[in-house]
Amino acid sequence: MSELDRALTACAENVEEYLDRLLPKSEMPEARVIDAMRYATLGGGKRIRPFLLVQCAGLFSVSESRSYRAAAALEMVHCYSLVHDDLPAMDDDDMRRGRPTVHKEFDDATAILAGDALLTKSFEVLADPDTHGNASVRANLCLVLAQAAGDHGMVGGQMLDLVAEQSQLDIPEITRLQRMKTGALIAVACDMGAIMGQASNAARQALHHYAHDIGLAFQIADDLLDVEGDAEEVGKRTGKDEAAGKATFVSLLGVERARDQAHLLAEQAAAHLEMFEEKGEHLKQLANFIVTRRK
Ligand code: GRG
Repeated sequence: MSELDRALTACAENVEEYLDRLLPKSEMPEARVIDAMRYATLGGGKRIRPFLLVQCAGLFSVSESRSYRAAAALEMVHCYSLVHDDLPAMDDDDMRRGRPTVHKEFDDATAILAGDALLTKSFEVLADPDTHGNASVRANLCLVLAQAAGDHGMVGGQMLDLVAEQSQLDIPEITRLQRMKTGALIAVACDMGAIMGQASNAARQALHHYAHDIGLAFQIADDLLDVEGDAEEVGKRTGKDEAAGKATFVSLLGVERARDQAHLLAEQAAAHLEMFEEKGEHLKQLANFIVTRRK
């Protein structure tokens, strides 16, 4: 196991523990929605966004007890997006993270409610003084996450994706769509870490550039997995883009050029971290992991 693998595994275990604590089981009559929230968040996922947040916060010596709360909050937003994306009205998927999707395990209405409750729970956690002692830092965390998750970010990108089913996008249009749909949440992970660490403008800017590049590299890697990946290994249905006739980086550039582009972005991303010296090592390694991952 590489040093990065060990760090990712330790992060995933911590995220699991914080999510478990922040989403306690209940005996109340509404327990079903909590069960669905736990099902959606626990026991799976690479936890890349939490890893980014905790690593970036670590550059500024933020305590892990705080950064993992924010990381769990961010993962809740990511999981909500997956639950809603899998619904019959959207991608209509039966399998996610190697097991039945939330609406298959529960039902559509419960999946909608679980997604809604995860989104709001995330902001409840961020606004709690346990997440940061400084109220303006907490407000800023809520602001940037709302901007990244909403109509200017992930939701807007998802809308563009649905609209694009009626048209063939070109590379600049796909880049904008993906920056919103996938890139915004990846970028905000780094920004939240910087905000928690009350980083200098220069440091925040460097992380912003890093996040920008890995966000796009992540999406190209996701497109490649959709074409080349094995559903069992990836943990979800593959070949979806081609079946839907969707233009992607891979369909427009071809496999080889898309892969080269992803690797170039990963190298470029790592180069933005020079100012952090060896403290940025895990983040540099993550850029490479993102483009070589098999799931
Ligand atoms: C429904 C509001 C709403 C948004 C949906 C993010 C998203 C927008 C949909 C997910 C569908 C998808 C395949 C997006 C492409 C990249 C992506 C976000 C993949 C899943 O993220 P990973 O690989 O998943 O980090 P794990 O399971 O490891 O957490």
